[in-house]
Parts: sequence; structure tokens; C-alpha cells
Amino acid sequence: MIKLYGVALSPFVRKAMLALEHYGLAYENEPTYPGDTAPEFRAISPLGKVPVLQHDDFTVPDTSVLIRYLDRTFAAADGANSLYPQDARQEAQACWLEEYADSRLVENCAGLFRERLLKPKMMNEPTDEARVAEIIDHSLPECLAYLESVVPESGYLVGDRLSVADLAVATCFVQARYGDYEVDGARFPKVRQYVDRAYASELLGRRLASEKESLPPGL
Ligand SMILES: N[C@@H](CCC(=O)N[C@@H](CS)C(=O)NCC(=O)O)C(=O)O
Repeated sequence: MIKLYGVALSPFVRKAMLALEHYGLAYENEPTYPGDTAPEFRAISPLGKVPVLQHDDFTVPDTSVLIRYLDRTFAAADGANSLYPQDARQEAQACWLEEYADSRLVENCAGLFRERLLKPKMMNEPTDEARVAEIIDHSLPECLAYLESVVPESGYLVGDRLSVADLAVATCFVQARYGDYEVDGARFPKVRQYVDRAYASELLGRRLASEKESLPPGL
């Protein structure tokens, strides 16, 4: 039995769901909000963060850790669908891009989601326009400039197949799109094409169709 604690609109929960769906695993979702203080949840998520994976009687938090666990447990024996490249340098690059997405990129993309969707459309709170301007004018373009230097003109981020880096980066751009932000293709052409490729993939398409029900009506 596989269960994932978290809510589908969280970028990290989406990253974990993409991994589960990539391996073709059936799972149950236990809707749990970030920061949930229930003692039973804190027992399996000491940092109070989502997602947490449960596999039978084993639980593990943190996407970087739980996706590695899924890979070791469920990827094909020949490694054909592993999210971790065989080559040591490619694996290091994939893990680095995952880390970059999970820290700097998500901070910006989730900031737009929070200010432009979550606060005004789901929490009845005003948008912090100064924060939005800081993200759009400064901090996000810095990230995009870096990504433009590493994203290939075609295919996946690292090597010739999907890796954990693609899941981590793609989920950030979904969050940015919910925050009404599209990458400027004239300024960052490779990133823009990469995001378009990610959106055209069956894996992400299916995930987004499923999470539509979590969005406010009309979105
Ligand atoms: N490194 C963690 C980050 C998870 C994370 O930050 N989740 C957010 C929701 S998107 C959260 O639960 N935040 C609540 C908090 O920080 O208290 C992972 O990869 O799973």
C-alpha cells in the first residue's frame, strides 16, 4: 500500500506524484496541509512539511529522499525507467538541478503562486505587489538566466531521458503558471521551449488534469 500525505497544489507534492505516476504506481492521497500540527502527522514529518510517503509500514518525508527510495524500490531492474542517470556526472548534474529547483527556483515560482492565486483567490488576502515585482523583475530572471545556460535545445534536462531534475524543475513552472507567469521566449528561448515540452508530455498533462479539481472554479 502506498500513500502520499500532502495537497496536490503543493509543488513538492506534485513532484512526488509525478514520480509515483512515472513508475506506474497506484497510490492513495491523504490530503494534508503544509504545517499541519496533528501529532500523528508530526510523528512522520518532524519538519511539518509535505509530502510524506508511506509504503506499507514505512514512512519517509522529503521528495529528494522519497523519490530515491521509490527508484530503488520500484524502478525496473535494468534501470530503464530510473529517474537517476547511470553516468556519475550526469547523476550529479541531475541531483544538482533538483536541488536548485527545490531551493531557489521554487522560492520564486511558489511566491508568485502564493501572491497571485493562493492569497487573493483562495484565502481572501491581498497580494503583496512589492513581492511580486521583486520576483518578476529581479529574482526570477536571475534563475532563468542560469537555467538558460544549462537547458538543452531539445530533450530532457540531463542525458537522453527523464530524470528527477525534470520533475523538480517542471513542477516549479506549473506553480509560476498558476501565478500568471509565463517565461519570456524572446529573452529565455531554451527555457521557454523546455517548459513547453514539459507541458506537452503525457506525464505532466495527466497530473495537471487530475489537480484541476483542487483549483478555484474558473482556473
Ligand atoms: N525539502 C522538502 C520541502 C517540502 C516543502 O517545503 N513543502 C512545503 C509545501 S510546498 C511545506 O510543507 N511547507 C510547510 C513548512 O515549511 O512549514 C521536500 O523536498 O519535500
